[in-house]
Amino acid sequence: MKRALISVSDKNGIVEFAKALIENDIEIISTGGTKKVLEEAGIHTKSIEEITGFPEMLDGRVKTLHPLIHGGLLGRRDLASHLEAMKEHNIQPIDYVCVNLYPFKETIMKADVTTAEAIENIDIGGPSMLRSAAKNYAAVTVVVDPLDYPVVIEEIQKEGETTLKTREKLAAKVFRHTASYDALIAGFLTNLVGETEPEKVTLTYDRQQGLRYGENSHQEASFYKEPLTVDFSITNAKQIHGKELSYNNIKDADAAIRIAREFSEPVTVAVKHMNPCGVGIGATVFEAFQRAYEADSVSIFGGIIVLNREVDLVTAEKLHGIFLEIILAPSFSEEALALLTKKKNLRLMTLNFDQAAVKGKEMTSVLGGLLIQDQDLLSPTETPKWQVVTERQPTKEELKAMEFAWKVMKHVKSNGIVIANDQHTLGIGAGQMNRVGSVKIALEQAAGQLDGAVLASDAFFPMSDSVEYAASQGIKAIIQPGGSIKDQESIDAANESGMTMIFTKTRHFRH
Ligand code: 93A
Repeated sequence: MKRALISVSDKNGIVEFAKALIENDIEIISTGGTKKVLEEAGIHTKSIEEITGFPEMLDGRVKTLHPLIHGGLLGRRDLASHLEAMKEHNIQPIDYVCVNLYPFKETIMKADVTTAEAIENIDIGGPSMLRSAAKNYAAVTVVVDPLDYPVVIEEIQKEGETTLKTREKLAAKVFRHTASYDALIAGFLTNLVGETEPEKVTLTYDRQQGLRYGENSHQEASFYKEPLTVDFSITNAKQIHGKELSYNNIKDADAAIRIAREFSEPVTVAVKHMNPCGVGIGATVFEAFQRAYEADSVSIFGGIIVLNREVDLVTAEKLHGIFLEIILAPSFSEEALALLTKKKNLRLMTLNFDQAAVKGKEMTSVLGGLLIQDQDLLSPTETPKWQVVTERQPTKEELKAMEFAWKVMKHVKSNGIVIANDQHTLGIGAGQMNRVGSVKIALEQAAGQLDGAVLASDAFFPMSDSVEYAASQGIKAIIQPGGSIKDQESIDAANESGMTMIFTKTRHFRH
């Protein structure tokens, strides 16, 4: 008679699974809590003690760690010496293992978790059984995921046993599962002892969803999520309407959220291809949207819009008139939702904007590797003191505009130039290989609206050409890090045209 060992923390679906095994003449061995649930459902099982002669002990820390269990899992059925040893020590083979682990992740995600509670939820015996069974997948079927119960039962019903291919797949899944389970434990303990440097050494991600394709339709892609993030990020946004999210949507929404995060007042951010095309602030979300729209009413077409206040009907009416990929906001009023959901494909997403932005690391991949760094979370008040380097001091309005432009500029791909007044962006130059190129693009976009406009640059001007060009077009104020050996030439050019210029002493490359 074939034997199955069942030991599960998540008892969903276990009664049906066990019943089906018994119907196929498979005998069941189970651990205490599992046994109780199965017996209550009228399913008779053998206890571990009946197999090992040892009771579960040490508060359950030792239940299944015994040669009569692990011998039954690991012994090869195709090797005479193994079969002899098993016979000699009275080890009966175990053919099926169904185990899922103590809920370590759920435990450490609880707000009031104690270290002792977390430690107690480190499963030792479960992963050991899973790994033993998975190693011996030539003979043993191992199930860690309740979603796999049906396929196992189906195959047993059809063929009397599972196929080797299925056993192999299930074994691979087990090792993926125990690897990420261990990575979580490693991360928890690393944090506990206060080591931050290697915190990402044990990277582990949950597959959030498969994507239809990647950046282009011939590229396969998926979206993974850090298992413990509860912070303010795209991974925690909820889609409430519209077409499935695409790879590019996720990247763009992430970029837009990062910009919105800079502002506490009502803001609207429009992003295209990872760069902002219009950002506006106002007394209301409607005003902020109007300003972001007017900033560049061409590029917003097909854009990703993030608003940090509830979308009301008046704003929705405006949004409805434009072709957009995504609208993301903390919430939508009932009427706004009724209107916007008329567009079948338009993706609507909500995100709790009150959550703290956790100062976690950000990552980017290179072929064959990963780069990990702190996020660029500096706010104007955290930087070294801004220094006016020109004869003319900035006006109050110019200072406000500079602060606004600086917050947006941080998120523009380098070489990044933002021209703005104190309400919205006017022109953005992004991703050019020389700085004066970005300056020209931004100024061309802003042409005709330069009254009171300021220019922000993500890095210093290597030469005075950008300042001279900006002055010739009517820019009266510049904010930039400074730090070039030719700074004095830029300062002189600014002074000659009566400009004011601030050095922030902090660079904000974004590549
Ligand atoms: O404490 S353990 O690490 N020691 C063990 O020997 C052991 N054997 C199974 N945890 C152990 N288990 C785990 O118990 C399983 O992984 C499963 O999650 C849980 C099921 O216990 P019960 O059947 O009593 O609810």
